[in-house]
Amino acid sequence: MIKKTILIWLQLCTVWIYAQQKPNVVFIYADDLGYGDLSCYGASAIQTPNIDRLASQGLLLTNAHATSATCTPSRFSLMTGTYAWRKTGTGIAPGNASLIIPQEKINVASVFKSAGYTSAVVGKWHLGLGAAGGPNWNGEIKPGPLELGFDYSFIIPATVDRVPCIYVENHRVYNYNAADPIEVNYSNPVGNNPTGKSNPGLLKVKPSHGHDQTIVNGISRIGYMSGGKDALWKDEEIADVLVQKARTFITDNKNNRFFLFLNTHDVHVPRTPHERFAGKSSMGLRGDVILQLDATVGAVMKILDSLRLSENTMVIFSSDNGPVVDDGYQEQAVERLNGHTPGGLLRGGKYSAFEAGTRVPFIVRWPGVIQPGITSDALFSQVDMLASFAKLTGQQLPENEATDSFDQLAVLTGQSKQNRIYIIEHAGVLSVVKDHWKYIEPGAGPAKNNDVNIELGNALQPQLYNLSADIGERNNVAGKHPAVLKELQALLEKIRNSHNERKNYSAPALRQ
Ligand code: NG6
Ligand code: CA
Repeated sequence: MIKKTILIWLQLCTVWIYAQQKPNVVFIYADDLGYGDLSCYGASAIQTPNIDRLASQGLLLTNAHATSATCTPSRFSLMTGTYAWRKTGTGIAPGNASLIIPQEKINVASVFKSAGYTSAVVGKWHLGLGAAGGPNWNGEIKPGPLELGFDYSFIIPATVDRVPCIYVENHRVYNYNAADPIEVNYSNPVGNNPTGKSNPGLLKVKPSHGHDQTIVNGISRIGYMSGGKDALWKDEEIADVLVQKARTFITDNKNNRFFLFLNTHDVHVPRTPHERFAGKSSMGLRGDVILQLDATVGAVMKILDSLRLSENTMVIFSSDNGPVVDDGYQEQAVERLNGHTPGGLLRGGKYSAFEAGTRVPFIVRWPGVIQPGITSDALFSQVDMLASFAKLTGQQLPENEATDSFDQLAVLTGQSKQNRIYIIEHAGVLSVVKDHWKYIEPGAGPAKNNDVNIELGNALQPQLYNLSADIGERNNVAGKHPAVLKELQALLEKIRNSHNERKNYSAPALRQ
C-alpha cells in the first residue's frame, strides 16, 4: 500500500515537473540515414563528432524505429500518431500531391500549438500541399503546414530529386516571380526545359534508374517543371539555407517556448555537398553529406548555446527510414563505400521489411533531465512521438485522437528502459516486434529491389526471427517456434483490425 502510494506520488511529481519545465523542442529529422552511419552507432569509416557529442550529453536508443521504410508513410505516422498503412494515399508522394494529413485531427504541430508553443517546420516536407487537385504554385499554397498548426514553414515540398525545385515559405513559393510562372506535371513534359532523357549531355550527374525528367541545376529529377527560374534552389546550398532559417526562427523565438521540426535533405539523393564538405570524407558523396548533416547538428547546438537555450531545450535527432546507397544517381556511392556498412549489422535497408528498413539512430538531449551518456535498448517507435509530446507539454490526449500513439516520454527521457509492448514495422508488408521476436508477414512482392540492391524481406512464407540471437535476421525460425509464430500472427491481425490501439491497452499494461 505504502509502496503504491509512493509510486503514485512519484508519478504525479514527474508529471508536475514536466508541466513546469515544458522545454523548447528541436527535432532534427534526417533523411535516409542508416543505423550504422554514425560513429556513435559504431561506424569507423566516418566520424560524426557533433552528433556523437549530442549522444554523449544525452540518451542514445539502440532499438528505435521509424514507422515505415520510406519517407512519406513514415512522416505521416510521426505527424499524426496513426499508422500510414491504415489509410490509402500515404505512399511516397509526388511533388504535386495534395496535403495528405487530415486537418480536423490532432497532429504534432497542433499538440504544440495547444500548449502555447510557437512552432516551425523547416526543410523536407513530402506530405503534400494544397486541397484536392494539388497545390497552386503561382498563388496561395494551402492547406499545408500552417493549417496543421505550425506558425512558420520553410519547406522543400517533396524531395530534392522531385520537382518543383523550389522552397515554399508559408503560403508562397520563396523568391517567386510572377513574370515566370511555375508549372509542374508528373505525367507529361511542360515548357521547354531539357530532360535527362533527351539531353544527357547536359547532366553533371547521370541517373542510374529513374530520375531522367526535367533538368534543374544540371541534375535531372522525377517529374517535369517549367518556369520559376528565380525561385530555384541551389542544391549545394540547401543545408546552409535550412540552418539559416532555423537560426532565424530560434533567435526570433528565444523568449517564447518553441518547437522546431528541422528536416534535413541530407543524406537523400541527389547528394550535392557544399564545397566545404565535398571530398572531405573517405567515401565519396554519401560520406560527404553525412559530414554535412553532422555539421547541421553542430550548427544547431551552437545556436542554442549562443542564446543560452541549451539547458531548457530537448534536442531530438533521428531518421525517417533506413539507408540506401545508390537511390537513382551515378554518384559512385557503391564503389566508394570503403567498407562502410550503412545499416550496421542489420539486414536490408530503405524499402525493406528487414531491420535496417526502420531501425534508425535516435538521440535525445535535455540537460538536467536526461542523464548524459546513457544508452537504452528499449523498443521505441516514432508513432509515439505525438502522445509523448502531449505528455511533455502537460496535455491529455482525447481518446479518439492519434489512436496508435502511446506516451513513451519516460523512455525518451531515459527514465524507463522498458519495452513498448510491441512495435509495427511497415515496408509494404507489416512486421510486428514483441520483446526479441520479430514476425514478418508473407508478401508476394519481389525478394530484392535490384535497382538499389536491397533485400526487401518479402517471402511467400511467414518469417520469424529471434533478434536477440540473430540481429541480422539470417535464420527464419518460424518452423521451430510455432507457438510464438501463432501469437505474433494473432497480435498483428488484432492491431491491423483495431480502431483504437491506445484504448486497447490500458496504461499499466503498456509496458511489460
Ligand atoms: C523512389 C525514388 C527514390 C527516392 C524515393 C523516395 C525512383 C526510381 N526512386 O521512387 O530515388 O526518391 O522514391 O525516397 O524514382 S523517400 O526517402 O522520400 O521515401
Ligand atoms: Ca527518406
